[in-house]
Amino acid sequence: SYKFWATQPVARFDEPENAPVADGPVQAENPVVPTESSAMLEGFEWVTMDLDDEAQLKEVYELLTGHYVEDQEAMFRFNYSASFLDWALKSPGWLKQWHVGVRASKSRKLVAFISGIPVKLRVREKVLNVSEINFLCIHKKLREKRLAPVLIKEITRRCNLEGIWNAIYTAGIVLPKPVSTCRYYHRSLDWSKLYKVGFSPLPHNSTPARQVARYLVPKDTKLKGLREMKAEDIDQVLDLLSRYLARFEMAPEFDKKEIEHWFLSRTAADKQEDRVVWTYVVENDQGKITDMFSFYSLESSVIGNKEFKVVKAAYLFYYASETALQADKSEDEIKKDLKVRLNELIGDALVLCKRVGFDVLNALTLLDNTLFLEKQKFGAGDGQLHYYLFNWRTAFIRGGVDENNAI
Ligand code: YNC
Ligand code: MG
Repeated sequence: SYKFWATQPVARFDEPENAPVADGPVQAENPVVPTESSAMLEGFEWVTMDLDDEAQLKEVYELLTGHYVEDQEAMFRFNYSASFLDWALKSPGWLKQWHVGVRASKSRKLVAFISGIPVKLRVREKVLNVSEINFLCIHKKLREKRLAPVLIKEITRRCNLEGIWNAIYTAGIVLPKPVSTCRYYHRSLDWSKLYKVGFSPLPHNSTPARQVARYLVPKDTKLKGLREMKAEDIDQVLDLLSRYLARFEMAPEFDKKEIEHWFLSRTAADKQEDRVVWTYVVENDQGKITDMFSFYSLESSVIGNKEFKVVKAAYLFYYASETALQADKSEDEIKKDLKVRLNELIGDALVLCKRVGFDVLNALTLLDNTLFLEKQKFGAGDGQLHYYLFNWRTAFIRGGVDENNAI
């Protein structure tokens, strides 16, 4: 039915799947942008959150901790840390007015949130200035009151006021209409814990001891020249990652400031438990960076478990390798070499994740991930992640286990 989404400038399910699609906006003319927010539910009001204020950052953190995304069986709920939110919502060019809250007028309690950050996104040949919409969350007591469309229209209005008419967002649920779809994969690092919290099953033909042995990782990394990224590497990482991402049909176009923001950890040495992102590079004897990979920390709360409060998950973030970028080689040769190289890189990433204390490394079926997922013992999860574009039509970006796709 999609009563709300049918009114929005998004692709529809009844559009022919295989007809050639000209890339461009769904809504040709930009309407007049209202200068005022629309009416809020009686007893509630719009607020702009100031995330430079630690107390307000903590309020967003607490709303999400109690009410954000859960799995289908309600066993786990994302527990984005305050330091993660500070990182994810204050990227270069961030605007305070794109951090939208709803408060109860009397108690001042924060009951809903939606956010955007500015992103330069390439979709095939076109480069768009979009907002990346994330952290849409409504308090459980205010669900199913059609408040989500009101929040979405308000963030749209605030984007339009800045001259932004397109957005990218992801969701686990199906909406009109995915531009691409990925599956989640999980690589156990502490199988026993994952089993005890109900995340990992015991295959009927296996034993706990065999499962533990299967997921052991070496104590040390193998790659020569592997080290943590530092500030001096920004230019080289920007160059390498930009060339690598140019191979895909949809990807962000980063600048120097964004490379610094997304990849260099700002966490002080004595606050490592709040650390969000880790980035490693491989430097050769000539001082050239040939490869890089990164992962970030995002815990999930275990709902109603006495022994364990959280699962400590690392998520594979961006990576790049010169192996993918050899102009003198055919696509097939590149694939073959890249498969070897990515297995070396991700093999070492597992060692580093284990060392930090993560219970699991998660990855999606995007970039060149399908070249290493199986070999590195990632297992397919039951979650999918759908990618959406607001007010932009383009043919579906295919992905999956033997094709490349987006982001
Ligand atoms: C969702 N996740 O279909 P129809 S992802 C978009 N994204 O509309 P109500 C969603 N739309 O079907 P509730 C959505 N979930 O009638 C539901 N909807 O057309 C649609 N969960 O609204 C739904 N966070 O208020 C329906 O539903 C309408 O009270 C129903 O609220 C929904 O951040 C929600 O999963 C998700 O907090 C807020 O369940 C609530 O159930 C909740 O009656 C837990 O809403 C947390 C959760 C979502 C995570 C995310 C990306 C959001 C993208 C939003 C779309 C952005 C468009 C671009 C705008 C900028 C444009 C520019 C320029
Ligand atoms: Mg509602």
